[in-house]
This record gives sequence, structure tokens and C-alpha cells, in this order.
Amino acid sequence: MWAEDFSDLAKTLKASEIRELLKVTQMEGIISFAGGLPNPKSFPVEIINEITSNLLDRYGEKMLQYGSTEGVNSFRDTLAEYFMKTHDFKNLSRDNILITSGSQQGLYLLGKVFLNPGDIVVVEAPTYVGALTAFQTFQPTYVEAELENDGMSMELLEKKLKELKKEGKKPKFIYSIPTFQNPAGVTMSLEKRKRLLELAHEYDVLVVEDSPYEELRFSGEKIPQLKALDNDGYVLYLGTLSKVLSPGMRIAFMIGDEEVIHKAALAKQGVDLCTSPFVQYIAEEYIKGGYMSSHIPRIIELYREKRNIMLDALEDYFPDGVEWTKPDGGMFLWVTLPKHLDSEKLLPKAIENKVVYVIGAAFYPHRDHKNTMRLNFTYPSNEEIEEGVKRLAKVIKEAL
Ligand code: PMP
Ligand code: G9A
Repeated sequence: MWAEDFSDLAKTLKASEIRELLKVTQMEGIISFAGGLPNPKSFPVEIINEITSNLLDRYGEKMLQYGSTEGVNSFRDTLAEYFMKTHDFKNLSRDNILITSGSQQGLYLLGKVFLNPGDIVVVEAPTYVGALTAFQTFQPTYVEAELENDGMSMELLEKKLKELKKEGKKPKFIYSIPTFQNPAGVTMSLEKRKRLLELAHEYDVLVVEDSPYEELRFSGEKIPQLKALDNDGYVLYLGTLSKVLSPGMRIAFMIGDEEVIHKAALAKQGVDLCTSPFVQYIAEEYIKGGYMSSHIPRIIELYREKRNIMLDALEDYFPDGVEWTKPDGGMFLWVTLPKHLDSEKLLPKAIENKVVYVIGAAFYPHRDHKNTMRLNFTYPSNEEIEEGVKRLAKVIKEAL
């Protein structure tokens, strides 16, 4: 009835592939490798129950009131200390930190702060589909740097930055998920991280480091975050508690240059006034009380087993000519089918066989890669992983 009155922007809005697929995944008997959902077994329900009731006794009035847009000050102080101590981030104070309602909101706020229509954003290809959804309101132009097994191609990035400079253009930022990337599961090497920062300096471009998965390492050596290698505000870091505590709590944080943080807080005022103080107090106690550090190893153990089961099943059931990444952490792996197969065309067949994944094209700004798919291994049960891979292998073999 009102569709004619929708704004030009609303008329362009498209559903996120992942949000849409959540409906399919709720169908009876479906095994889902689609959404990036943590396993419910990873939620520390009892700890949260206990913390919440203690906190309500002590701080009930503050928890139930509106809070400042920047976030609860003591929580911002706790995070500053936590990231300097555990991540080696330099010179943080609460003024470098904005609490957001999920990193998804952080991405949206960055769009609001930086992007005019047509502005350039450099992304890894493939990249997180939710970032494309967040930025779409601001209608940027994308420049893609291909993702390799050790992270974004620095050669391509340099080439593109050089070309843009020749045309008198500069990207507003480079968006990267360097650790256990979504969707591909790969991790950027230390050499590439250093090179990325050199290029950021040379071409004077901000780097947005989106890092929800870094704590979930199952194998290999820890690599410093880009933000830990940054001495002068070239990296804006997005962290979240969604994958190490609960996505339902919607607690995340943007860490970076004070001026950007302040502007993002102004942008947030019009979005939700503030992130729930109730939940911020709980999150603060979860970190300060050491619960987070003691709980993460349990999540890692749960997910490492699931990753191994999926890798073994892929090896056992997938036909020759199909390749996949072998992630050291995170929640996803990335499957590449022979060139002539289109994972979007296979999806209805997969759903018929009661298994679902996210098509690779969703993770490219121009949706121009067809023969890939993303598999999540954290949500299904161990038995479902094996059975789901078997079903998917059948669909692929039939298509071959
Ligand atoms: N960035 C990336 C790379 C993600 O994978 C996700 C969640 N899937 C988000 C941001 C958003 O996370 P949240 O809003 O729950 O913090
Ligand atoms: O449910 C969501 O939209 C968050 C998950 C993101 C993903 O699957 O990448």
C-alpha cells in the first residue's frame, strides 16, 4: 500500500543472503552450514545468570537507565586495559573506544562517518556479506583485492592504490578481516600485515580491521592484530563479544583514533541513543572477573573438534576437483568447485537434500564468482557435520 512512497534508498535495499537463509535453516530436518551461528553449547548460561543477579543487586538503577552514547565508562576502561594487556594495543584510553550494538553497527557507523555516494572502499574478494549490506546505504564503489591463502593480495592492493592515485583518487578505507576470515577462513601472514600498514601509510589510507574470530584459534601460532602493529592511528579495529560470549547480547567495540571515535559516537546518537547499559555491565564483569579468559579455551575445544570432523568428512566424501581451505580457527571454510559449476544453481538441490550453505557469489560486491560456497562448522552437531557433508557431496557429484 505504501511502497510507492518508499525512499529511493529503500527501493534499492536487498536482503542479506545470510539473513534470508536463516528462514530455510529453521525448516525441519535441515542441516545448516549456512549462518555464522555460534554453537549454543558455547554459551556460558550459568555464569551469566550468576553475574546478572549479583550486578542487579549492586548496580540495578544504573543498569536499567539510559546510558551515554559512547558506552559505560568503566566498561570502556576495562576494554582499554584488556586490549593493551592481552593484545599489545598501544596507548589506549576510553576515548579511543566506542561501544556498539554489534560490530554490524560499527560497520554501519563507519559508512555513515566516511562514505559519500561513489566513494571508494577497498575490500578483500571475497569479503563479509554483512559489511556490504552495512555499506550499501552509502552507495560506495568497491575496489577488490583478491584474497589468497595468506590473506589479501598485497601486489594487487598496491597496483590498485597506484592506479587510483594516478587518477587522483584515494579510497576512504581498506576493509579487511585478517584473522580467520569470513567467509574463507584464511589468515593474513605477518609479512602481509606489515606490508598492508606500509601501504596504508604510503597512500595515506585508513585500514578497518574487523576481527570477530581472532580468539578462536585451534592451531598454528598467534599473529599480532593489525591494530597491535599500528602506532599512529591508521587502523580502526572492530571487536565483538558475539563469538566468544553471545551474539544475542549485541556487544561490540570500535577502537581507534579519538576523532573518528567521537564522530562515530555522534553518528550513533541518531541510531540507538546507546547500547544497552544492562548488557554492558554484564559484559564488563565477564571480562574483569576473568570469566572470558577461562571460558574461551572451552569454546576452542568444542570448535576444533568440529573443524576436524568437517575436514575429515570433506576428504572422505567430496569428489576430486573440489578444493577447500583448512582454517586454523574461526567458524568457516571455503569450498571451490570446478569452474563450470554454479553454487547458486545447486542450492535448491541441496535444500531438497536437506543441507544448506551460503553461495560464494554473496561475498563479492559484484556477485561475479559462481563456483564457490561457504560452510560453517560451529553450529551443527558433530553427527550433522558428517551427514551434511555426505548430502552435499551427493549433490555435487550429481551435478558433475
Ligand atoms: N564482521 C564479521 C566479519 C562478521 O563475521 C560478523 C558476524 N558474522 C560481524 C562483523 C557482525 O558481528 P556482530 O554484529 O554480532 O558483532
Ligand atoms: O546472523 C547473522 O547475520 C550473523 C552471521 C554472519 C555470517 O553468517 O557471516
